[in-house]
Amino acid sequence: PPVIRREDYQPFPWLVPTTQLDFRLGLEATTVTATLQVERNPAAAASRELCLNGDSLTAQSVTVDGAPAEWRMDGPDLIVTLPGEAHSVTIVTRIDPSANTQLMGLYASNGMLCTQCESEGFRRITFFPDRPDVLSTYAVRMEGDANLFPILLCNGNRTNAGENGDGTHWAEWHDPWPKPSYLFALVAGDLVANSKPFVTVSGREVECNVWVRAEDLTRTDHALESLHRSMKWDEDVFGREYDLDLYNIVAVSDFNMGAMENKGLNVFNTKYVLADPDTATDADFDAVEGVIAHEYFHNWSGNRITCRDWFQLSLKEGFTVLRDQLFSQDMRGEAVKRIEDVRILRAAQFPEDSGPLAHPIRPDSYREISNFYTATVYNKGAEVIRMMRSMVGVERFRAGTDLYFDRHDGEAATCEDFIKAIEDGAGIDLAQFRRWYSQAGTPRVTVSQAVEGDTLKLTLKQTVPVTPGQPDKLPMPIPLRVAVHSRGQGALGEEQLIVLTDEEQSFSLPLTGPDPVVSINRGFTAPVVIERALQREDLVFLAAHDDDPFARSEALQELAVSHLVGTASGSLAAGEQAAGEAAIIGAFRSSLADNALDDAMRGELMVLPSETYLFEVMATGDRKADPGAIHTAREGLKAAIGTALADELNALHARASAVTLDDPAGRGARKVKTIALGLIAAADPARAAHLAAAQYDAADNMTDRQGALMVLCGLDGPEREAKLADFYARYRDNALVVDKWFTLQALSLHPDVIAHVRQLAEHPDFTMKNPNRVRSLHMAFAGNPKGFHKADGEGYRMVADVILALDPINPQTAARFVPALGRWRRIEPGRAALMKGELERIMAAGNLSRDTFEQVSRSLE
Ligand code: HT7
Ligand code: ZN
Repeated sequence: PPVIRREDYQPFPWLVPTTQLDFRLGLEATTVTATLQVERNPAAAASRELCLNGDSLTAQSVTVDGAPAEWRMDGPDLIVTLPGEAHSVTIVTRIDPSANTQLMGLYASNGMLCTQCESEGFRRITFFPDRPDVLSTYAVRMEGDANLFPILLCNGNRTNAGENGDGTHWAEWHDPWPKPSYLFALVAGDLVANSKPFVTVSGREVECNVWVRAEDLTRTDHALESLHRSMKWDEDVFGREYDLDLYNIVAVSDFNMGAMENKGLNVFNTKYVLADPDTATDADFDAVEGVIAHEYFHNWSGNRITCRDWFQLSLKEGFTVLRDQLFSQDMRGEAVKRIEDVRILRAAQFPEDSGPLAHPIRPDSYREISNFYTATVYNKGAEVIRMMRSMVGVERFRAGTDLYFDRHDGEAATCEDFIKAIEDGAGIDLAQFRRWYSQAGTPRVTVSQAVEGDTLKLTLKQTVPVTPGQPDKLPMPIPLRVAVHSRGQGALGEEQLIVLTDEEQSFSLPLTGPDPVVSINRGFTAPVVIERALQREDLVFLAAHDDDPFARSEALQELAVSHLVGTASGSLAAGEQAAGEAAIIGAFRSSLADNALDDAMRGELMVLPSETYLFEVMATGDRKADPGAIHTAREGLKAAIGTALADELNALHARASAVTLDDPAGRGARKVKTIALGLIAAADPARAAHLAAAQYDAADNMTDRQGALMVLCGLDGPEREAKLADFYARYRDNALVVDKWFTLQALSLHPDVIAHVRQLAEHPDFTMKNPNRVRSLHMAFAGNPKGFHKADGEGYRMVADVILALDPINPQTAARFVPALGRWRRIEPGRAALMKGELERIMAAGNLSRDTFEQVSRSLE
């Protein structure tokens, strides 16, 4: 497959001011008639040819201005010869949605028809300039069987509808806002809506609907309320008002990602719409709110201002992730949300940035754009914009985003346009900062300190690691919020923002008293790795006393990371092992006893670093990560904490079990309850099994029930089998909860997890055709460090088999499994050879999709 390069961008030679689409809908045969009004683009090099992208399409007819056209195929694309300045081009195609297992373009899901066009799905519906910089106004007519498809939805507003008298009916839709083809959407099915109008800041009433199957209607209130909260927040915080009279959300059960921001007609994975306390956990509720917000915020950051080309993806995704993170911080509390977001960044993006698939947030080239919907483009992209916000402050940042929205409204813009608008609007020079857009790799900042009179000299040194295709790196501006505390006096220093711009730079900071302890990268102002040799008692001090809650949790993480990596690599000096363990236990004890903490924050302080993140830290320099040793060390620490703090943890579990409130306190209690249970299980499995079974039986909500079952899944014994059977029997008709049942078993700490996953893959409810189900079993297993990294390579073999079996069905989802194997270079040699061997086996199988081929070949380079 050819490589597409950012530097090769050329504007499209034709403009398409209007597009008329006519759909004759059928599950097995849909006929599409597309009429494009085209005119020469004065800003592009002239061409007599109009190249329309296609993917697996055959044109039934092509006419220009009503007469047969001169046309030919160029691979999958259709080339029409156009003699004049402006023409009307009409093309008829026929497609089979029921055969579309890739779930891109028009496909059938659970008896309904729906679309997914980002990034290049529209070309599977009709021939079209399927690129984000060709904006067109769409008018759509849909017609189909009134019984099968009583509801017909499209972008914009419904302008007309009627019955044909032969059992079919039709609807016409018009979207007044010009849009790229990737934002087109259509849905036809038997759906019902939960509706509630929203009145915008200027007093316009917007009809908001959440469309689902009738049996799911009772689980839609949270989604609808989340939409209203998002609409209000975007008015208040970013000054953005909604611009249509209708906002439709449709839930579908077969979907490759989380959701899609199509103009006025969002299509959602059911997972991010449906929620009630019996079937969804507190975390599921948060995820629904976050994804609803994310798609809504795209209406401005993505739809009103879209991307010039797919290299600019972070323009809309990074910015929109930042907007949804800030929204969730405002809804749920800043500190806990920030800790969660950083945990995700470290678990998903840091490994990407240090592996064979590392790329800048604005990539330079790709073969298959679907492979670039990554944690780097999304989450690191959000961090990069967050740094701009930290440097200029909230008000000036708002001035910058106001200018961006004003200046580029209605355009297909670039990341450079965004940076320039922030520069002009916020009044900051971002010349050097632009390197964050072009350089991949997570910078490492080494910290050293020296007392000089009444100041502390802080010396920082940055290195940006070598990444594929980028051997030489330049220093980047790294904003860091810092404070110098005094351990001796127990005094807390003032916070200030410093910006490291050079490779090495010193800063003079005021001292607060003796034994200075630097609290650095507070709030995680920069997505970097901080390297410093802090004394254990300094970390314990920060963990107990830092006034920045993020820094407090960070100190505990640092304590645990250095202890666990030291234990796993066998590098701890005699006595260090016990001292490190004691310090961590002491810090946990303080958190458990600290009445000033709420349970939500206490829970965060009780989460140990993930094994994936520990691999990252262990694989530094020439040292490789040893998954077996990391797992043993981490489980050992859990057991030590569980043993030393048995009384406190049992008391916490009992206290939290008595809380039945449906408010933030209740949520916090549910969170710490299961965390406590997990630690008790590591120390005393029999007691934990008993407590977990009781928690399961007493549960009146999914958070408690799932938490109890998660702990039981890792243990042997009759409770495990009984509760798993009960859970399945109770929820067998609810696909999203059956997904949980698969996931709990695939993620479990049980020694036979591989055998369990093999059996579950044969379960009558398992299918490779539904991405949620594939993720619930196989993706969960690929994220289970114990099972996946089994020393004999059986876990790797199983994941490689999944990739090979899934690739012909759904290449996008298949390719998403590759990075797990692609990390082989950072793993100890025995396992690395096995992982690499599986990648080679996939490659040798041949006939791979573009998606999987690109990921596997880059992982082997
Ligand atoms: N912008 C949306 C991306 C998306 C997508 C991309 C590739 C294939 C399928 C997809 N479904 C949705 C989602 C978002 O970031 O909001
Ligand atoms: Zn998005």
